[in-house]
Amino acid sequence: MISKSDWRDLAVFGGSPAFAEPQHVGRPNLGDREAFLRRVGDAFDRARLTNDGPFVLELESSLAAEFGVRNCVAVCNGTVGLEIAIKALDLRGEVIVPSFTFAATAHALEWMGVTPVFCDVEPETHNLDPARVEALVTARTTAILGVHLWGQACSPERLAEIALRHDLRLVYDAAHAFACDHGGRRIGGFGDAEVFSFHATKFFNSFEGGAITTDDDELAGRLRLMRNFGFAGLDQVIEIGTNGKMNEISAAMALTQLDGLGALLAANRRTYLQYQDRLADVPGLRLIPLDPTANNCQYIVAEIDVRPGGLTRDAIVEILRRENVLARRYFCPGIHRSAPYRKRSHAPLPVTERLAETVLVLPGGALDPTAVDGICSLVELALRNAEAIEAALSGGMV
Ligand code: T4K
Repeated sequence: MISKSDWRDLAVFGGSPAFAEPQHVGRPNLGDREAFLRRVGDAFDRARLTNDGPFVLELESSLAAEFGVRNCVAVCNGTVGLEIAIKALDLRGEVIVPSFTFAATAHALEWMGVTPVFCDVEPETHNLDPARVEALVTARTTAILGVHLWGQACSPERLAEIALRHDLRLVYDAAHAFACDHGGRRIGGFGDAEVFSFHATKFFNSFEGGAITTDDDELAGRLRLMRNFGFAGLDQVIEIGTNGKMNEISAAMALTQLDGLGALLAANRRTYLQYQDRLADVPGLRLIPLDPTANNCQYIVAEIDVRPGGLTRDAIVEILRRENVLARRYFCPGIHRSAPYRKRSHAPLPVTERLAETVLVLPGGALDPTAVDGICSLVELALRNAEAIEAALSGGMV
């Protein structure tokens, strides 16, 4: 049994937390402060703050080149990007979507008057399971909305085949997949359109922001119109649109991040490989394997074994929280169980249900290797001493 002296510094046994400063999932990548501030200065000097300013235009062409796509339409955030894509593609009726995702994926559909039909995911990748998609296609289905969860491509070939067979649109929520590849191709050019998020917590951030990418020029034209209230000229409104524009300060941040992309990727990949190495032999935990040559490694995702006498995922989250390690339960519960959707009937989602109870996301990104080592030690100690930890958490003696 673990002795109290092993843990004397830990909050779980009444000591001080292992980390003085919180270790977050989602700590933003900040990039080069001076380069960013210089760009902010330029925006001030020009007094051009938004509405297709020079930074936004530069960002769009740089990102189109980066993703290898014909069109990149910058937007104010990923959620509005999804909504505009849904509208521009004229999606109606039902759209097949995973429930194991951030709320925004389903909400964007519902917000646009389209019913999300939740489909289960694959146990290995946590991505939409193509084998289950087809069974959910009805006469009302207009599209499949896949999510490249944790930066892993969501079966582009198999979903494209199903979409073609049933005359459906294929759209991707690529919020996690900046600078990720599939089959030697950069994510951004799959399906009819892909939607990125540049939220502060994402691998690539512009404070708030996002982009829609597509090889379809006509669709890109509609996306641009809808992003700007449907204005085709100074006073000519030819579409119903919204305000989805990115501002110049966000674009300045994104351009600065783009300058430092190689360093950001290297830092993330180093952190992921360190976790992989440190947690390889820890019983009761499986790290989701990522290919560091094709993934931005922004998310360090583990699955905790549910077994008698083992520690639950929620107990681990609680211990880590007391030690100032703010791990996250992405995505718990599955969105189909949240208030807006839970009264509806859904296909069985056994993998989603299990993952919602077992997935643990650990702090990643440009972390100090000593911090990664400390986090791994905590996780390992907890899992190897499940009984003592359960007792301590429930107020019992060790
Ligand atoms: N699709 C998918 C698959 C997504 O994951 C998301 C967003 C979207 C669509 C929608 O894209 P956007 O419309 O957001 O562009 C966070 C983010 O708010 C959300 O953008 C993201 N997914 C989701 C996975 O994570 P929360 O509720 O976890 O955020 P929050 O505020 O708890 O932040 C997480 C941690 O990051 C905190 O512990 C503190 C730290 N943090 C956060 C911010 C904002 C910082 O250190 N600094 C910061 O500025 O949702």
